[in-house]
Amino acid sequence: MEDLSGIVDELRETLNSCNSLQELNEIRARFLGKKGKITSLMKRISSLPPQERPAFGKRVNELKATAESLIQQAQQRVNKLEAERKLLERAVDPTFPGPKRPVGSEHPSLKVIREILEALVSMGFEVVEGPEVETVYYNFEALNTPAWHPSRDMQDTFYVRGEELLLRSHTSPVQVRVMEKRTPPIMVVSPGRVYRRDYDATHLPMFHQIEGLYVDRHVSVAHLKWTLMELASRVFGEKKRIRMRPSFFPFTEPSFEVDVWFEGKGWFEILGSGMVHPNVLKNVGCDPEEWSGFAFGLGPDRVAMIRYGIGDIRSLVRNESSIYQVTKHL
Ligand code: FA5
Repeated sequence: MEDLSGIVDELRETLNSCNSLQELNEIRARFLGKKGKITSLMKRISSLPPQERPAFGKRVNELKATAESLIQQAQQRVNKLEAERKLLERAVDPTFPGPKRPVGSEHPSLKVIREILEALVSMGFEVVEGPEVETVYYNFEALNTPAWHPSRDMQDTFYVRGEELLLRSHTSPVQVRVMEKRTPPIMVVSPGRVYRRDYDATHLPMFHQIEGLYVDRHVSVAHLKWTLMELASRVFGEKKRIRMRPSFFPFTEPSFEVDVWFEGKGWFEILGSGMVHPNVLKNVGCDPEEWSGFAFGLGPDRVAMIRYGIGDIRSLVRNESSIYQVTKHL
């Protein structure tokens, strides 16, 4: 009887080097197809002498079963390979350079806020925050601002619940909140949004303020002046024309405002300031005989206008792309 195991070895070998469906189909045809090696063995069964048929037939059938299972295994392996190949064809090349997107730039107001905070922190001020929805007490009463003061008018302030709560009209209430909680020396700065019924080329209804507060023994106007002048020169440069002039706020005495020269437009007010009023100190349980302090409230949106030559402050909130371009290369 001839040795059929050579056929199995041959099949194994060809299957091992087979890596595609097409090759596999060819192999299957070569062994099990109409004219395949195993098929022709099957055909030979009937031509054998009857006594040899059962034994030969059994071996051929076993051979066929082995061949089928080997091809089946190979089929699974090749299916996987084909699937991987398809995935690779569709795959993203992670080394391919992506589409260029324009890089955004910092909003001018936020850039100014960041720089001013950096300057003040380097002088020793600590950054704190207060709520944007305030009580009438913190926004006005505790700040020695009487009921007749125009800023308390319904026409000037956004009240929230009757006349109890409001969108803070300045960051000064943070002064009171901090002084209530801490004992001097206090040296804090508080940035944030404030709201007023304002709307023109130099006034926004929602704008930013940066509040500064220093309370200690023997704090004088000299300290206030030095701090403000130092801050202004850091923000605008040494050569900028800056002036400090007397003003009035209910919560400071004496009070001052600082103006900066805006080329082609004249003097622009950027902040209000003064020595903390004795009544405000008393309201938070601080003895004005022992402690004194200065405070200031600066408008960074105004500073941004002057620094970047923005004619209308409302451009800052109109999402005009030109506004972003001013900070791009600075
Ligand atoms: C105040 O709000 C005081 N709380 C400042 C202060 C703090 C005085 C501490 C004394 C001690 P005033 O209303 O002047 O002051 O506002 C301060 C600054 O905010 C102004 O100088 C200006 O730069 C800016 N500002 C005021 N209103 C607007 C507005 N509608 N839009 C943009 N900036 C404004």
